[in-house]
Amino acid sequence: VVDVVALGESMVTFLPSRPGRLADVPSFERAIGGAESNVACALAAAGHSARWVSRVGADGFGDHLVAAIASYGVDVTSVRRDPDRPTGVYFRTAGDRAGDAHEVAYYRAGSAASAMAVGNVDTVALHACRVLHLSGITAALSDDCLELLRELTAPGPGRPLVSFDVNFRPGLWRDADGPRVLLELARRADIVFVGHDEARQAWGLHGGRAVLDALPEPEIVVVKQGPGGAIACDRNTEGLEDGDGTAAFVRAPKVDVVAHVGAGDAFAAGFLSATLRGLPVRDRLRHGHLMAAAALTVPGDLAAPPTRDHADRLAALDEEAWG
Ligand code: KDG
Repeated sequence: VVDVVALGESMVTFLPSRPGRLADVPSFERAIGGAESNVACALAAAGHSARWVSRVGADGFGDHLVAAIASYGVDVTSVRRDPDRPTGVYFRTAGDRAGDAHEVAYYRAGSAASAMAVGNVDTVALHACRVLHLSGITAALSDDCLELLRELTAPGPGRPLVSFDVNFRPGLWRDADGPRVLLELARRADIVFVGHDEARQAWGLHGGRAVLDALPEPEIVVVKQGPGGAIACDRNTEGLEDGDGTAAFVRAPKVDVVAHVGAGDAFAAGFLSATLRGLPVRDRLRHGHLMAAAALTVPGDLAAPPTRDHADRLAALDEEAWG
């Protein structure tokens, strides 16, 4: 039984050589992306056993993805190759400054991963873990993928702890059903991660309290509040210090942001790492922020994530050092 299994589509990502519109950028550099494998990579770097379950094409981009993710120490033996469908890719642009609007151009319709279904993924591996990490991106890829998520989040004996990052990607949803489906899946999970901006955009919910109220079932709900910090509510833990006594808030350290991409995944990895280690909720939030800070300060999805020792030392710094 491994600590964490992450299921989802990963893609070869092309990062722009300079800021500008997609139409104007002359060249791109190859990197890797994929929300769920990002989480697996950061958890492996933090010393956990992590496995990535997915499908990729039987092509060179598939070879590269599998090798790159394995190089972080992630077990990729459950990744299946599809001779008939390609590996998905996507291109990003960048603005002149970190927070500027950017474009994302996906070439993933009909990809190998979009054909993931109950019958063609390693379901044994998906149950042999302490935490199964899923995200709302998968739900948007195809009807089969959505069915797979429904199956994996169905209550039942032997189900691992299900972690679900809402990851609302409006550009991926073919119809207006996305928000409703994401709420349904989030309510079936044990640990939910959601950004305050996506909760507003998808569900019209304003503020952390409204999100906690809309998700009464999950044991743990984490609401990321951008550069300000994040709140977490662990319904199994008594006596948390902040707010009205049921949710803890931890500020994020101030960093010079290079790109936001991957920060949410890194946050989830840090929080899950500390959860697996049985740390209190405030420390889980701190580890989330530390992993996110590492991802925020590089252009691609994945920094060299901090090792567990390094993260422990940073987490132990007093509040003054934190923003
Ligand atoms: O969280 C980062 C991801 O958004 C990126 O790697 C691409 O997985 C991706 C997606 O589907 O948007």
